[in-house]
Amino acid sequence: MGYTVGILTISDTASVDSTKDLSGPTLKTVFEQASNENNTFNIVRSAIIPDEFGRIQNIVKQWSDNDNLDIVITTGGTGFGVKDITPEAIEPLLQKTSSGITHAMIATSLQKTPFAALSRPVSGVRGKTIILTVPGSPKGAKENLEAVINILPHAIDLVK
Ligand code: MTE
Ligand code: CU1
Repeated sequence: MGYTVGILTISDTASVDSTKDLSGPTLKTVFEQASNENNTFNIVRSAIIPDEFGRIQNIVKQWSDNDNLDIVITTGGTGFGVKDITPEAIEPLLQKTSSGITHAMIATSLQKTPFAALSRPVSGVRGKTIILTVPGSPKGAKENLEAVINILPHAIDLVK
């Protein structure tokens, strides 16, 4: 099966200079490396936006409601900084929350670093789209996606 993926980088810095976006390309690589003849993840949307509540919501709504992507993953803005508002913007958009996916990301991440406790990820379902939020560092983004990527095809089959 082929699955459509949108990668949304949320970062004030990267939004003015796209060469500063390292985590978006890192996530793309993780999806490509996880693809095989049975499951192929196709990156069909990507964007870089600043940490702005309304812009985050608009893109995620567009990619799920209009474009019907299978997966929308955001990177950045999950921490404790004043500007970190990704979970607050995404959570109201989720029609079902997925505490299991969120738990899996945190549990796996805590085995790598205690600083994983400083990420506040949310995840869930909107329409037929699975939505995930991962940290902004390339390392954090990669480790969180890798924690759940193998269960995503089955999750997508269930919401279809
Ligand atoms: N999770 C994993 N797996 N690996 C990491 O290196 N970094 C943490 C955390 N989660 C990290 C991680 C750190 S240091 C922070 S501050 C938070 O993610 C929040 O990151 P964000 O504000 O860039 O989203
Ligand atoms: Cu940190």
